[in-house]
Order: sequence, then structure tokens, then C-alpha cells
Amino acid sequence: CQFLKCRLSSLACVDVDECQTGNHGCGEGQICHNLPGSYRCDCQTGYLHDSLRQVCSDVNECWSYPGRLCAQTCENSPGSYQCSCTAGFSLAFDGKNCEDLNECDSSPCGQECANIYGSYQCYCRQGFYLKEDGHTCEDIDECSQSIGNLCVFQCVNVPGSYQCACPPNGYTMSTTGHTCRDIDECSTGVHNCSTEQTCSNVQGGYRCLSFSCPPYYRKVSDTRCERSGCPANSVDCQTSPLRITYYQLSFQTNIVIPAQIFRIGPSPAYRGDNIAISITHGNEENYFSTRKLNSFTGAVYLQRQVRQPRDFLIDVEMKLLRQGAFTTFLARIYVFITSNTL
Ligand SMILES: [Ca+2]
Ligand SMILES: [Ca+2]
Ligand SMILES: [Ca+2]
Repeated sequence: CQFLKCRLSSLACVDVDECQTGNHGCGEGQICHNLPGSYRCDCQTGYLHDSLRQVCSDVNECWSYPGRLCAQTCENSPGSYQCSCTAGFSLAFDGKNCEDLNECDSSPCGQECANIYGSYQCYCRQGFYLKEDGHTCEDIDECSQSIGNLCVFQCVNVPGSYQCACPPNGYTMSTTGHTCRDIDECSTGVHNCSTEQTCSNVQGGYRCLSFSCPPYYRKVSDTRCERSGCPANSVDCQTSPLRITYYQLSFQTNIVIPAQIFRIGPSPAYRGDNIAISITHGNEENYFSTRKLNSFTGAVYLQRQVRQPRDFLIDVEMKLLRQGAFTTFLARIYVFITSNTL
């Protein structure tokens, strides 16, 4: 028998399977192949036989076939290699190609997400802005960004938007949503004036006014009283105003001072008429003054700034000298100073 590998007990030469009996010289990781009368040591897939060192050494496929095995990144491994993809891509089913990852599927954005090739972009709905982290959306505070421009009275920031507000009472929001309109409580009927009173609308509220006539006067119109029937011996009554007329004026606190707010004079006026006017009541704090413009016209001025909303009732007396006789007229003027914040 050749190579001394035949069994002597047999007449024929029988091959010994060295791979089975373990009587072979293949190294670890090598594959033993039995041959008639011999055997062969093969390397496993991914390894090549290094004839110099008599070992199987790993094949670096990434170097051997650059750019052909993997679409993006090739990583050698013992006996094999793996493809991998850069951030924003995922390895395709074929293990070679890279596909865009739809990052939006995992909801990485605070609000809206747009998938793009190799990446994604977060964006925010109207009224929000994207923070520096690129993901979170923060409400825009419109009120602080444009101070005083958006709303006439008050700006209220809300998530994604803003709203204007009006004072809780006396005003209603205009249809534009930015300005406040005075409610006319007198015409809408939401006032509590009695039937004897006259409702007077003012900015932000209303007043219940009494245009009553004192004794010995009779009411000749809604706002006018005329003296009638003084007792025979009452000088006081006979020198009291012939006529009392009520007026109502409304101004805002930011009215430019001095302001002529009222004129008074005989109607009709005659040549030779001469008047004197004075405020007989309601001007204790000197907010008002009078001036004679000519012999038959007097004017009332607001001469001091009224800083807070306030109501006044001033009595303006006009003495008319006509044909040698004095006659007195009284104008009772309600002056409403209302807020200028609207
Ligand atoms: Ca993507
Ligand atoms: Ca907002
Ligand atoms: Ca009102």
C-alpha cells in the first residue's frame, strides 16, 4: 500500500478517512476534506490559504473590491464583511444598498415633520417658531413682540395666536377683533335709570341724569325749566334764573388744555345786549374758567387737566343786561371726563 495507510489485515488497500478519525493536520477553522489515500485542508469561506504561514487568513473584501460590495460603507469582519449606511439612511433588504430613512415615522418633531433624502426637517405651524434645537416649537408671544400695536386696549397671548381684550364692562369687541367699542347702554336698554331719569351714554358707561325743575319752575322740554309764578313778595324768586337749561358734554382725559367746551349767549341777541357769565356751582377745584368773547357771547373752558375719569355738574350763570334790565339764565352742564385708553 502506498503511504502506509492501508490496513494490513485486509488484502486490499482501504482508504483511511483522516477527517473522520481526527488523524489529520488541519488547523482550527480549516475544513478537512478526505481524499483517496490522503486528505486536504480547505479554508472556510472568506478565508484564503496563506501558503507561507500555512494558515487560513481572513480576506478583506472591502479592500479587495472597493466600492462594489456596499453602496456606502463597507466594514470587514473575520470571514466576511458588512455594509452599513451613514446617518439618515438604512440598509436595504439586499444588505448592500442604502435607503433614505423616513425619520418622520418616529415622530421626532414637536409639530410638523418633512422627510427629505438623507435627513428630515421639522417645522412649526403658524403662530409658533422653531427653537434652536431644531425640533421643538415654541409659541410666539405676539403681544410682547409688537407692543401696543395689535390691540387697542389689551393683548392676550394664547398658544399659536393672540387675542385682544376689552375692559370687562362697558365695551364690546369690534368686528375686527382689535378695537373696543363703547356699548350704548341707553339705546340697547341695558341701563337701570328710572323713568324720571334720562339715560346718557358715555364712553365705557352711562349716566342716569335728572333734569328736574326746582319749585316755581315748570318743565317746558326734556332739558329745560322756566320760572313761573313766583310768590308776590319773594325777591329771591324774582331774581332767580328765568330759565334753567341742562346740557351734557363728554370728553376724554387726554383733551388738550385749555379747551373751550361751551358757549353761551342770548338767542336772539340784540344790539346793546351785554352779558356777564360766571360759574356759580361745581367749580370748587378750579377745573373750569369762563371768558367773555364779546358783549353777547361767553365761553366756558376746561383749564386744568383731569387725570382720572370724573363727572362734573357745573352751573354757568349768564346775566343779560338788555334795555336797562337784568335777566338771569342758568346752564346746568354735566361734564363727563372719560378714560382715553380706548
Ligand atoms: Ca430621510
Ligand atoms: Ca401666541
Ligand atoms: Ca356707554
